[in-house]
Amino acid sequence: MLADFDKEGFKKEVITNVKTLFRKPIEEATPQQVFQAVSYAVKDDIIDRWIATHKEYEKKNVKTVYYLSMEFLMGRALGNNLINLTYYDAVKEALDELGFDLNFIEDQEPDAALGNGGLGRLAACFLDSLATLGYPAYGCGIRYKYGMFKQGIKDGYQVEMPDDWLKDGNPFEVKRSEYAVEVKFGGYVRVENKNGRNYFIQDGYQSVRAVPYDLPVIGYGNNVVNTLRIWDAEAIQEFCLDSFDKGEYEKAVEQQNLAKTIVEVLYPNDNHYAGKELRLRQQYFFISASVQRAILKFKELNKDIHKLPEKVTFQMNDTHPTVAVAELMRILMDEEGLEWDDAWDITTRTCAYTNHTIMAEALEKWPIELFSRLLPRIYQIVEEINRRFVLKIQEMYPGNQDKVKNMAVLYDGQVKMAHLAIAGSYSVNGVAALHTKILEERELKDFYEMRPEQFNNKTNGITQRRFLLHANPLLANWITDKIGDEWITNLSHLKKLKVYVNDEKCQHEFMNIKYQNKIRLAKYIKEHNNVDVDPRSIFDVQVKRLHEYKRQLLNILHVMHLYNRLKTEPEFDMYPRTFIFGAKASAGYKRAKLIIKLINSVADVVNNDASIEGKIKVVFIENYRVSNAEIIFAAADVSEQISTASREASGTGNMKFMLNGAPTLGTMDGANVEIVEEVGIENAFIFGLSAEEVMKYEREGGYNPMDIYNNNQAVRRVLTQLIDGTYASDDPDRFRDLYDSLTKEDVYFILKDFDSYAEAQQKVDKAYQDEKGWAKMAMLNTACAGKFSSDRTIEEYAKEIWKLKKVKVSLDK
Ligand code: RUG
Repeated sequence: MLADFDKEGFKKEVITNVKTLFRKPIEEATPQQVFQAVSYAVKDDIIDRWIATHKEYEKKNVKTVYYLSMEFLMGRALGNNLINLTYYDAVKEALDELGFDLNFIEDQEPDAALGNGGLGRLAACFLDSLATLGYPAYGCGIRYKYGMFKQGIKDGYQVEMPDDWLKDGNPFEVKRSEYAVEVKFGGYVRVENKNGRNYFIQDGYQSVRAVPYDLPVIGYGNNVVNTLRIWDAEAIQEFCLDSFDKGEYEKAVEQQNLAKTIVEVLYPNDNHYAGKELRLRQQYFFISASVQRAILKFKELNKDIHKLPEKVTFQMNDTHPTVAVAELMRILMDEEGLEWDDAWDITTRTCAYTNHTIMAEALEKWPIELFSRLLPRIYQIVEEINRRFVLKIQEMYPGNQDKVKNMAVLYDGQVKMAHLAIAGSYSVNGVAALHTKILEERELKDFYEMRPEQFNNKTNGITQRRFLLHANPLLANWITDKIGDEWITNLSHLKKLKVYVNDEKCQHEFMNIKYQNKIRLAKYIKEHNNVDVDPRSIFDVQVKRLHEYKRQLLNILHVMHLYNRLKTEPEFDMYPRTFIFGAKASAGYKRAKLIIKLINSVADVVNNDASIEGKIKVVFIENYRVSNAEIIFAAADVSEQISTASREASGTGNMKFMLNGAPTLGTMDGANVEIVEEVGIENAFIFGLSAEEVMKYEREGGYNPMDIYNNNQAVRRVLTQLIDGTYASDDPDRFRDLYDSLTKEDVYFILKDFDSYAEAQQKVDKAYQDEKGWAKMAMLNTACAGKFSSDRTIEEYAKEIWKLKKVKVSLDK
């Protein structure tokens, strides 16, 4: 596949790029400038494929999926693009010859952090798989000026800093001004009757110009380049001297401000909605722009709008983009002139919805007052959708008010976006088997009963190209040596590794790779945290967003417990362990931020206590993000997936650890259940209440944590240490909120699961000391990870929901 890479030409282009972009010879270029020059050279290689792909799509007039998502957590592009072009090694060599190290050049690129966590990263993995499998797709999102904030740690506390990711420009993007569209907000709706038909006209509105920027999404070794289209906002009316004269200056300023604020920043909330007016504006902004553009494109190739469902699916990633249902109705009726029934039939065969959580605080609901003021025409349409939907419910369940209450789109003065999505979609899917089951049996039970055929499961996945081939080259090469390279595009091939798991030489090689990756991470930790960690210790890792349900608090309480044992039980010993955390907390989430402080405070005490002889080290990795995640997953021995059962819809970090040979220490939650199914329960460390048990307690009003406090000395001890100054000598009350939350309600069952977690941790300690046994377990985790490729997930979406056809692209030279 490397045949078409012209190394000498590439080198020349890099040199020329430095000259034309920065007016310097390459010897004087900064690393950032070299990164830019290299990226532009790579982009040149991408462009022909990009054009060829879209020509092919148009020629075949293929069905396309529009993946609508407020978040795309892409990470860095350069390395991934080179991997998927299959040029990585060749470019590395070319740069070596120019005197540059590709890894160092890659490090100059800021992460494209247009997402919070799992949901946004899933969208990015899906784009990679769609292109690799040759499915026609657009990702549609927002070109936030500031992505996910950069996290600093100061005195143990999280501080947030703006992520100015575009400050040096983005070499891979292409601005497409020719595809700009107008998006309207506010005003009022006027009805005009022409020839016996009512026309709804929005007047007195403010508007912005939505301008798309396209980013290439490269398929692995197949010439396919799809598009991630992210929308920027510009003022429709620029300042002009005229405005002063006409008294329109204020209007021009307003429009400038509106445009600027809409795309200013990503809301940093994960699994929690902020309910801010600006957020709703962002949602409508990118949805209206994306849907308008999709319809215009459809009409270039198709005459009959009724054919839309045959050519387009809008996949709504969570409740965030679900205003798409009403926007599509508006376009079909107000612009295409269809009647309601016709428009509704098309809409409900074009839209599909993915649910990513059962947690009420994440399912968006908008006050009607706000919604109708900001989107008056859209609100009228939602009202009518609701009216008809409620009639349908009443028809099916006469006299049953509970059903209306549970399912209506408008209720209690609110617009319920999940209900709008379900009413307007032909498919509703959960993201892991357990999650979908809980949706069907509990959270969305009434909807499921009404239309069971609408529901389906699509267990999440991750791309092995980024999280193994790029992130862990040592292991990737070893696997390829053993079983060939088909796993890169068909991860189920990994199961061929099973024949090696008892082979001592292979075990040794596998564990040596892990060790090398641990050295790499230890170096990163030394450089970034100035903490020395021993790569021979067990690397026990919990990296993910900080959220109470994910229970980083359980992990750190257990560390405190181990430390107590080392200090007070002379006969107690343990294998050296490095507890590694990485997590951002939403800026306004006080308790989550306090947990970060606690982790750092425990680290301060434990890491500096020579008496425990380095048996425990605690490290909090600052600014956890996609680029350092790649280093972390490769180096992990143990994968902490310890959410309260039923709360983590799927998890995807769990899959990345597994792929890189780290057994799961976790609850039977989300996709952990399927991981255990694949690898066998003997190759994981499972503990805690089941989802059923948790939900039973919840139905019965919870449990009394004081029972545990009173009867469990180890628990009482660590709880007391939260308020006696052990970890806060300057302010013993600092962690009182955590103490109160655990002793009063413990809604996340941390104390309830504590003993069982500690027991599982002991099993890890013991198992790790059996070198061969551990190597086998680690290898089996990698060998059984095939199911968790996002290629498998996308094949299921494409066949069962989107009905897409694969396209082959060849480059005519
Ligand atoms: O919390 C869920 C994860 O369990 C899941 O793996 C991921 C992708 O499906 O989505 C996460 N999520 C859910 N992020 N935000 C939400 C709710 O808005």
